Amino acid sequence: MEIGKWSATPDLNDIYRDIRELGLESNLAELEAFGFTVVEDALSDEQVQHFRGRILEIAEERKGSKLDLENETEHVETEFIPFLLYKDKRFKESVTNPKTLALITYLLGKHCILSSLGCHLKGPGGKGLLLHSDTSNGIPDPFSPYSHVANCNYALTDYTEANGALAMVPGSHRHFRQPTQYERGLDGNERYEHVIPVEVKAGSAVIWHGNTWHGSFPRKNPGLRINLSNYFCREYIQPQENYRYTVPEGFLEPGQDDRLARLLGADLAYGWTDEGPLKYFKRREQAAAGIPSWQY
Ligand SMILES: O=C(O)CCC(=O)C(=O)O
Ligand SMILES: [Fe+2]
Repeated sequence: MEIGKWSATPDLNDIYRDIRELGLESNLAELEAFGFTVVEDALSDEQVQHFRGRILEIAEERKGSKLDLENETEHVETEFIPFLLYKDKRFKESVTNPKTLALITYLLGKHCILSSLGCHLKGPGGKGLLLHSDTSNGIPDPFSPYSHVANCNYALTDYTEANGALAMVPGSHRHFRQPTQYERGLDGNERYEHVIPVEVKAGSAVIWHGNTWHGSFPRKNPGLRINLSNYFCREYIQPQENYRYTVPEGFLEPGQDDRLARLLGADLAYGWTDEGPLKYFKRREQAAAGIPSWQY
């Protein structure tokens, strides 16, 4: 059917139209049904190599030691490498990727913001990252059917269970709660019965609803499992990383990065001081003038 300018779904009309044009309707159906989806080849091989190389350099500098992509044994378990966005101008390509951003926008609405951009850098050993929902940090049970937060994790190395793949519990976005301590395990006789590995090629993006239970399997082989985690939230949630007041001079290209500026909090309505809620009124005026919402 043709999507009209329906007054009952003013934002959703455009969002759905974008999803259809980008050929993502089956991803949207998977997100609705199972709480996660995979976009294959979301990144080119060149992008994968560039991002992986930069993350390794940044992580080595942070740790003060060398890392070995293929044969690592010293870096055990997962370490989170945070605040990557400004460390290489090209990381923004992952955030504004049209396909993944369209699905995130479906989950979180047009006013969503970037919460953090980091890497879960994983070496061999340990119990893995136990199952959890990202709907956390003060959001009480029962969770809502819509997402407050959503995740787009790019695989930068091939994912298999033994290599430390992302773990998912299909359909768990409808449990509307965190897993209990008996529902969190990934390994041995603590393994939760419904967990599955997301075995995908490097360059794939895994996108999930904030409620969905996920984690990542322990790596059983030498070497590193590398991801690029783009974590988003609705505008009323406190983002994990502070972008709003930290965007470096020259980072945003005039005329090209309007949506990115919004994702970094440029148009957040709250946090006013003496001038009062100006942005809120500006938004209302511009909406009344028919200007699409990520252009103001
Ligand atoms: O290490 C992983 O693959 C999972 C990370 C995770 O839980 C997340 O990005 O929310
Ligand atoms: Fe998570």
